[in-house]
Amino acid sequence: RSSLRLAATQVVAIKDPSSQDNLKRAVAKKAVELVKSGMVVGLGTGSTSSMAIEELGNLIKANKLKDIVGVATSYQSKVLARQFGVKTVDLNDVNHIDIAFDGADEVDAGMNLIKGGGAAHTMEKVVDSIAKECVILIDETKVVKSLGLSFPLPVEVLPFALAPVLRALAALGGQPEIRTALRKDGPVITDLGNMVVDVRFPEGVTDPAALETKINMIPGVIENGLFINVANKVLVGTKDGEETSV
Ligand code: ABF
Repeated sequence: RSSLRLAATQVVAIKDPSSQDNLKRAVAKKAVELVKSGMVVGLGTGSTSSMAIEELGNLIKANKLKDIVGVATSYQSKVLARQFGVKTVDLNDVNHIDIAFDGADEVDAGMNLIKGGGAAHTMEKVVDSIAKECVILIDETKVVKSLGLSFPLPVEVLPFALAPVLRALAALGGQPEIRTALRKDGPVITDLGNMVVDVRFPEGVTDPAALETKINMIPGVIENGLFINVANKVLVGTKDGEETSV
């Protein structure tokens, strides 16, 4: 692991010498301590965000938090919010988001992210970008020296434009692959009715900001999973509780 470190102010290392799931749970519990009564909370997608929604619901049930409304980033997070007793409203019914919790697939030292493993990155990027504070919840396995070396970049694509988008992504040096559903009878379809293409960059993503723009300029691309200058804080569950070095 290289000596590159996430800057101290960005990382809250959480000591929990146990399983990855417990690291996620420890991070989720830490995260909801940041919520104050009356806040509008962005609810991310993925297993770590799901735990944060559950912990938020626990605080509401215990009357430790009042007047909380959530803005979901996927049908999955909306269903989980209802299950755990967190009231949700439509993004168009609020004029701000105080804090958003979300997961990530990769985080680099500049707090740039690759997201989209959960096929929800389009609505996630909207909510996370609007939030006054976007808090990313990960375990230490997600911290990387540079983005894209091990996790392919998800891109949400209009089915109508799939073929030309695949060609354009290849022209950018990517190796695109259509994401198929686990049940193998067809492509993954997002909550918004589009397809997801996972793009490998064998050399990694050298200039994430430039690549994010280039990909989103391709006609037919809805959104890609590079989140640049979106995260404000990263909570990292680490086995030894030390700050994470990548
Ligand atoms: C979601 O959280 C996705 O963008 C990302 O892929 C996923 C990470 O999920 P987990 O917390 O389950 O590792 O927001």
